[in-house]
Amino acid sequence: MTRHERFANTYAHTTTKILISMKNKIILVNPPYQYFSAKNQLNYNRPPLGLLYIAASLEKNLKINVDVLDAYAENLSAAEIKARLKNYNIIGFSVTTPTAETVKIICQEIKRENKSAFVFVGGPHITLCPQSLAAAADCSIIGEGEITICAVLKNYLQGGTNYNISGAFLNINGKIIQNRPRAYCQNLDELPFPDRTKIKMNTYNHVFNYGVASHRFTTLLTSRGCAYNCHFCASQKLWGTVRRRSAPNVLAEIKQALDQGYQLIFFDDDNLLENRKYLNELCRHILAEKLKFKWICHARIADYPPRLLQLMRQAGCVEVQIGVESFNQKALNAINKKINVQHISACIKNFQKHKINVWATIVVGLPEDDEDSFKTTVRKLIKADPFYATFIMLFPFPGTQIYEQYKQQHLLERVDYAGYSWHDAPVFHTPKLSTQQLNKLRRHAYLKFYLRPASLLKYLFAAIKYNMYKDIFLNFVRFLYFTPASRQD
Ligand code: B12
Ligand code: SF4
Repeated sequence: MTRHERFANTYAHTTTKILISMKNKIILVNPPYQYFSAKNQLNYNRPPLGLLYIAASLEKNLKINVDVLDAYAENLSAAEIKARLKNYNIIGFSVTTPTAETVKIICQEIKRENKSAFVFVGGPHITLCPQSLAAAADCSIIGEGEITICAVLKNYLQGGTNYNISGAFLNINGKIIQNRPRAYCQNLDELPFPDRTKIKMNTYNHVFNYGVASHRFTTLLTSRGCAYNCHFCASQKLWGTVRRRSAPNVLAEIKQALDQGYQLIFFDDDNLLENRKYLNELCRHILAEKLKFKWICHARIADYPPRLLQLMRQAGCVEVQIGVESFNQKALNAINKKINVQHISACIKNFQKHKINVWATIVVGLPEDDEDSFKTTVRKLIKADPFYATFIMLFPFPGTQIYEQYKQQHLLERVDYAGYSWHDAPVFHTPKLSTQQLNKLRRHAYLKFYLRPASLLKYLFAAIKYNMYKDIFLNFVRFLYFTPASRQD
């Protein structure tokens, strides 16, 4: 009887010693969008931080070796992934909504070819839709995975008799055992740092390297959760309330990352600027300890005091990414964005005055937008002149309020999101705009924003300054010409 069959049968087997044999090889996989072909269209990538946290927790708590495969960053197809998984029998996948179908098929194939393999899944899609892969995998981890996966794998490796593990759905011979959710980790300082040695440093890059060596880019979280609840975002469902790590704990991780050779860090918190006192403290520590690196973070539109922006710049901040979403107040109100359009331009200028570049994102397909209001947004954005902008098609993800709203209004064209990627055609229309119009508007926005002499000059200077001709040129071409939906109108 295999270990998996033992796990799947309810006979008592108590051993306290964890059975790690040469036969048990564990790997965690960040999957690609599409089953047959890889389809990662951008030439910048951020590391799969969730998997690096999981790997570090397993190694610390169970003293086992874990490998990580970032098939998304490496652009691997399912066949290539399966070849890379050949020697592993305990396999975990991180799942987002667009990758769920691919993971489902791969899980089923692994189980068909190797009945004794133990396959588990976790990630945002599993947290939002816990049933979705419950039958395809042996175990689905809901919510924060660090503690739950250690409990699951410890039980499995010991022979498997405990099915009462909070945060896990277990598939026992086709019967799904749904355990209650696990409480969020309240003291994030207790978690081991994500293990960045598990991935290939040269697979990750940001659009601009800001003068640091290429591929020395990583992400880091100082907190989990967001205080807001925008209707198109699942943050509160994924993370609950905001929890923050202590500044010394964050500093220790920064130092570790710098020792590993990283020079550009993206603080991927939902909003690092929310707690100004904390940010102030973090910046002062960075300066006091003379830590030399450049950094990026997410921010919201607000009236920030110049002293804070000065301090951020001194501490190495070079870019903030801001979800502007729209210059139409009605559209912003309809998604509960809680920002005032009057503040947008001033906020962008304020950052840039302090030599912090703004990367603004605009959403195409908000409920209250029509052609005129969207074009006005593009015009006003150009006037505000952020360094960079992306025009992202709204994506009504299951688990978000906008999904429920568009579903009720029969606006969803398809609910199967398999393989959906950044620049694909919209999966919906709005009361005011058809899918074709949405596509046209996105293309209009890109062309208007990027094909301006001022803009072209700006990127040419950046390309010279940061020695990034190839990357900048490639991104340009991808955005303007090779994005399939942009060409479908
Ligand atoms: C960085 C980032 C990216 C990066 C890289 C992501 C990556 N992992 O490779 C890039 C820019 C490439 C990206 C792309 C996209 N992203 Co993104 N991204 C993020 C962001 C901002 C941070 C991710 C992160 O590091 N989180 C921190 C870690 C600790 O959390 P985590 O990964 O969720 O992992 C924890 C648990 O989920 C769980 N877990 C996760 N994986 C696994 C696996 C196993 C086996 C187990 C046991 C547990 C487990 O345990 C982890 C530790 O507690 C999040 C927002 C957020 N705050 O999380 C959005 C987020 C993940 N992205 C999202 C989206 C929508 C996308 C895109 C679809 C955008 C698009 N329109 O194309 C693509 C999809 C890419 C893909 N491959 O599927 C959504 C996902 C929603 C959903 N329903 O799936 C999020 C949640 C944003 C949001 N608030 O809506 N993204
Ligand atoms: S979009 Fe940003 S501000 Fe809004 S809920 Fe999500 S993370 Fe928070």
